[in-house]
Amino acid sequence: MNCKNDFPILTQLIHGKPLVYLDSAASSQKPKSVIDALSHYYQHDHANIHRGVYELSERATKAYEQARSHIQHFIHAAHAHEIIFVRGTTEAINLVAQSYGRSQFKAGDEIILSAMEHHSNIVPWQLLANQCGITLKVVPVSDEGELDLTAYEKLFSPATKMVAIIHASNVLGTLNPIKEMVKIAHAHDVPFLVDGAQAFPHVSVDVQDLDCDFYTISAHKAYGPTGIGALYGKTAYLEKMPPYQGGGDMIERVSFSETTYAKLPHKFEAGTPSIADVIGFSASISYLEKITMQKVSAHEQELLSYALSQLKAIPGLRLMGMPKERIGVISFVLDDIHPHDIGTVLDHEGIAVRAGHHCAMPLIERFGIPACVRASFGIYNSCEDIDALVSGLYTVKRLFA
Ligand code: 7TS
Repeated sequence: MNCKNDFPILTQLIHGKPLVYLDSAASSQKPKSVIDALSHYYQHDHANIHRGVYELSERATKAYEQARSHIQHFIHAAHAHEIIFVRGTTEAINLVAQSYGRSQFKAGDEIILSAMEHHSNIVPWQLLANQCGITLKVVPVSDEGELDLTAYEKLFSPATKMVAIIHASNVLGTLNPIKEMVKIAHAHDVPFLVDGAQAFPHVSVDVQDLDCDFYTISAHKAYGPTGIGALYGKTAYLEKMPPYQGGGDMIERVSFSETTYAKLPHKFEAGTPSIADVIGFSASISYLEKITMQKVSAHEQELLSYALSQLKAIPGLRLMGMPKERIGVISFVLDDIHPHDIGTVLDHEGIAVRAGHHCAMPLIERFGIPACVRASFGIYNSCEDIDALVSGLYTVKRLFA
């Protein structure tokens, strides 16, 4: 696949070297079609939505609601109203914790998370735990970087009220067996939330096939704009959840004695939304559809196996985990060189990687290290980018020998 030219930002030099962008797990770059969609909207179609009777407002409203249906079809949701626009995965999980959790959970209830969660799928539940006295149970991770499903099953008790698990790890790349895990949760009558921030850009997602009750998406990791994402929720759950925020657009009738709320999905979209970014989000999905998710996954699997074979051959390089099913995310340590030093040297070679704890401190601790380096791939990467990374790592070794 050769789509690098679709991404204007990637043609520049960094410190005099061609940019090699290997930090797509933090945020992906944007194709010209997405940048153009944002610009076109502001130049031709902008007005506030759901309120004007005039042409521009009707146009903006139509584009906004069409984007909702587009995302619905892309993830195979049953209804457009099951797609709630939010700022991203972080806001989606906070919404579920504060709306569903706060209204449904009581002291002594338990929820199940895993040891490979991003902080976004830990802290909202901890805030809730402090508010209503629930307890968090944690599925352990093996040395290979996989979830222990036997331990998972044993964590269920009559007090279990929710499972919230990452679809693909942002550190290990592990693609978790979500469908199987959902089945187990449902056998205990427990709803299941999937943190889809990392899986969504890499694999085809079918929420009805997974049968999950909530699924969260961040558009900026999938070639779309920042500050926009989606929460998918099954109608039955969304219906019984109270609003998360109050304000304009989410009401039916307001008086000082009583306010009634708008129907789904508007009940959860208070205030003027990120209209342009929703339209850009839809443009990023059109871009992925044109390539097809099948080709996206196949390209990344090719890069992954090439990268693993090249990285394993570097003396002193230790990979974090070796999961069987994974996306194009690889974390490692090299000799005893500090990951930040590795990242800085690579930057001077024009290579962008992330170094640190990757907002997954409990997982990094589980592997007994303070930090690591992460290379993550997008559709614009090629085997030459991996070669540049490997050559950069040999430069690091020479400098720190
Ligand atoms: N969940 C996972 C699995 C993530 O990887 C991230 C972001 C989030 C949630 C939060 O997404 P947001 O769009 O709401 O910020 N992960 C990373 C990362 O790995 N490096 O930078 C951000």
